Amino acid sequence: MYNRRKFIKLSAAGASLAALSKSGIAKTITPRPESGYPIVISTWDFGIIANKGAWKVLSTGGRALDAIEAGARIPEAEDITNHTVGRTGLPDRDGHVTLDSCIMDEFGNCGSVAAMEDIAHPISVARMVMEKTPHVMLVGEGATQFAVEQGMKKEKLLTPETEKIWKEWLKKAQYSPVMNIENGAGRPGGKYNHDTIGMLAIDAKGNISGGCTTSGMAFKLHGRVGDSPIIGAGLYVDNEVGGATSTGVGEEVIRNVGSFLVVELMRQGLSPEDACKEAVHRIIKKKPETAKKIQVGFLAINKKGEYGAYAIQSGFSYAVCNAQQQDLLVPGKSYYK
Ligand code: SD4
Repeated sequence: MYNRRKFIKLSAAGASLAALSKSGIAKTITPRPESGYPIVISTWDFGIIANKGAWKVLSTGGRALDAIEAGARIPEAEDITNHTVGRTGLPDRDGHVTLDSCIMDEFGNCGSVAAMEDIAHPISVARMVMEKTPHVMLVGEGATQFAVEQGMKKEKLLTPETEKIWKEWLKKAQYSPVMNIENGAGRPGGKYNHDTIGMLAIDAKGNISGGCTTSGMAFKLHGRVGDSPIIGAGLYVDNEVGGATSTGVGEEVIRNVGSFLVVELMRQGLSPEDACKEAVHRIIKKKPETAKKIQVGFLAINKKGEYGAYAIQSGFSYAVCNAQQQDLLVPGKSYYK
């Protein structure tokens, strides 16, 4: 079992605010339980550390977009134990670490990079694409070139450890993307199956932004791009309604334009959890046999700050951070128990 899993609940809001006041943050926090924000939620256990980075921005009155970038950068480059995002991500089958990421703000602006190599912070490059170009998406060498032109450092992302895992995989070279299932069945490095950080934040002004960043499926074909950098698939934000993000086998999410679907279902009045559930059901209905073997999870938040998630398989978790609690990990509900 995944022993990093801790379902930590701080017992009372008072306790967490007292703890915060030691660090001086409490002075700037105005808890707004009635509105449910500021708040940031993220996929998987490593969402906790990402949320903490985002919370530094949100708790001092910062913009949700800045919080998303700051938070996503932590698993991208600082958490070297995770092999599914950014630096230390597992490579494709030719040994290239290729990264996918996107970001979207409260105005509907968005930026994205796909299959980008040699740059450890794709979330920041995605933001630069959004803010400094007339485009939404840059891919491959063009994305790396743009990042370097913007002053980002080029570096080798394959580490001795990830190279070893890849070489081990090469011995059989079986491509079986068993994703996010707790036992990580069937592949070296499987215990690191918790792929992709998807984040959604609402700032103190009630504005919503989101981001998604990943090294994608380990040992994928060179050039393969998943859902994570695709606006509407891996991420979607509508400031009037809410936001959604996804994790799991990206092909199924792309086929169903998953995150856009979740946001549209919330627009029609579904709760975040029910919207995620319906999106999962559509994936299962279209390909029931495929769905038995794969994981897809959606995470969503609405304009009120209510949140929820749903996945095909059990084992999906998400992290929640607001004025009351900074390191809550919630088990996501799932179709298969
Ligand atoms: C992809 N959705 O590349 C990503 C990987 C992932 O949990 O999220 N895995 O398809």
